Amino acid sequence: MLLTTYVQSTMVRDHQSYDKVSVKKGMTDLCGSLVSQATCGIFTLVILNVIFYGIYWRPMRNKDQTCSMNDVLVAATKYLQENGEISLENTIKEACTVSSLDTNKIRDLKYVLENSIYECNAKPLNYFPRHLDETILTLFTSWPSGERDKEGLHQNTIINWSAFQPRINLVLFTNDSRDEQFAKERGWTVYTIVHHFAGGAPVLRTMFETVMKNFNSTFYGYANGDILFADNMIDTLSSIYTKFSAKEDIFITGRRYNVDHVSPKEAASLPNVHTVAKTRGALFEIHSEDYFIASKSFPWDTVPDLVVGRPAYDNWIVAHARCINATVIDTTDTLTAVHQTTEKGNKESLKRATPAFNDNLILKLKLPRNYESGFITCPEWKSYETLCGAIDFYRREHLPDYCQCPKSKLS
Ligand SMILES: *[C@@H]1O[C@H](CO)[C@@H](O)[C@H](O)[C@H]1NC(C)=O
Ligand SMILES: *[C@@H]1O[C@H](CO)[C@@H](O)[C@H](O)[C@H]1NC(C)=O
Ligand SMILES: *[C@@H]1O[C@H](CO)[C@@H](O)[C@H](O)[C@H]1NC(C)=O
Ligand SMILES: CC(=O)N[C@H]1CO[C@H](CO)[C@@H](O)[C@@H]1O
Repeated sequence: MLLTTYVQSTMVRDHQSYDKVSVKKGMTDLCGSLVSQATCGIFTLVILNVIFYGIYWRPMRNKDQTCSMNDVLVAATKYLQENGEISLENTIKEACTVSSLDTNKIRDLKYVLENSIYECNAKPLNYFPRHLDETILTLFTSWPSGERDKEGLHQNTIINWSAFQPRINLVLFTNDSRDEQFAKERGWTVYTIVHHFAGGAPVLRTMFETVMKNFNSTFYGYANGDILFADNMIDTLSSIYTKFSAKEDIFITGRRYNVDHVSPKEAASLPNVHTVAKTRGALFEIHSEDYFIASKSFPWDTVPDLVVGRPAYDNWIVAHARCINATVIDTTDTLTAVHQTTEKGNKESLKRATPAFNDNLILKLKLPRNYESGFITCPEWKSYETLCGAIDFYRREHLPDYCQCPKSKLS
């Protein structure tokens, strides 16, 4: 979370326009991959059809032929809902007042649609290596001791992350004996916070080093203690493992959904967590990241003593990963992270002791303070869900200017 708030409003505006660029770019990339050719074909054809019927025919409205964009969308939706029972030609004729249709265009649309359905059936979702020998992730967290008002929330987290066992190892860093006992009873490993600054806040790098020494897994990750995950976390990580060589330095991060007062029922199952994010949640600011997952080879020795729970470490670490040429992936769209928002709101890290600790440390060490290049709009890779429901990745070709890495960087 960045200290300066004025950046926020301007960046959000930038982000919106850039996201359109990346979506377009994503479609181009989509066409490149074999799996998605049919998907891409459908998109292109639907869009072409929409443009054709919607715009080309609009001038003829006064004559006997009318078909608005909405009519075409209604017709296409109905056709898909009816699963082909009514012919596409008739569906369109029903929704629009048209006397003749280009049968070649209708044939093309049917063709790509059938191809796409065939593709989805031929490549079922279980291409994910759910049977990986190794545990896919060691996930750890920490929260300040003595925040008794948040005890229920943290217990929610402990219980709900436990549902990922044994695919994921769970670790809590705490000096609080009540939290320790609660977590241990649910299969977690607990370590004391030995390396800390700013009134007890643990150093991120040291926690990574501790879990990497004690566990074998494909990935290692930290997430804030008020974040709940859905089961698409495993799918996303498995897909990343399949797509990117395990030897690459991989760094995964994303935005969270803020959900006010998550009820026990909403937290009760992993699919519920996904549903609550999509129905009641709002995506948080682009300069706030809540989880950081890295491959084994990530060079943590290049990271200073930044602490969690205080502003600036999140953006700095993402910027750093990008600028040392790690493969950085924004998984916001396929790895659902729900923030359980309480009365304290969404900016707690500003209210704790020594909020400027990280920024001061970076200043003191004369490291680049390029926080903007760690915004969630900057990672070169972004995950998305294909029409078949699989998870794939595209490369963002056009990044906002603020994403640029400084010329001289620590090495
Ligand atoms: C936690 O306990 C250890 C001793 O077991 C101590 O060295 C460390 O400073 C404590 N951490 C915090 C955050 O108080
Ligand atoms: C991790 O795996 C390696 C090789 O398989 C093994 O030598 C090492 O002891 C394991 N470490 C832990 C903490 O289990
Ligand atoms: C990262 O890659 C860019 C472009 O290939 C290169 O110019 C830069 O020196 C690399 N940076 C590091 C730290 O390796
Ligand atoms: C899957 C899982 O363990 N869900 C739990 C999430 O937290 C609530 C509230 O503590 C529990 O009731 C669920 O069982």
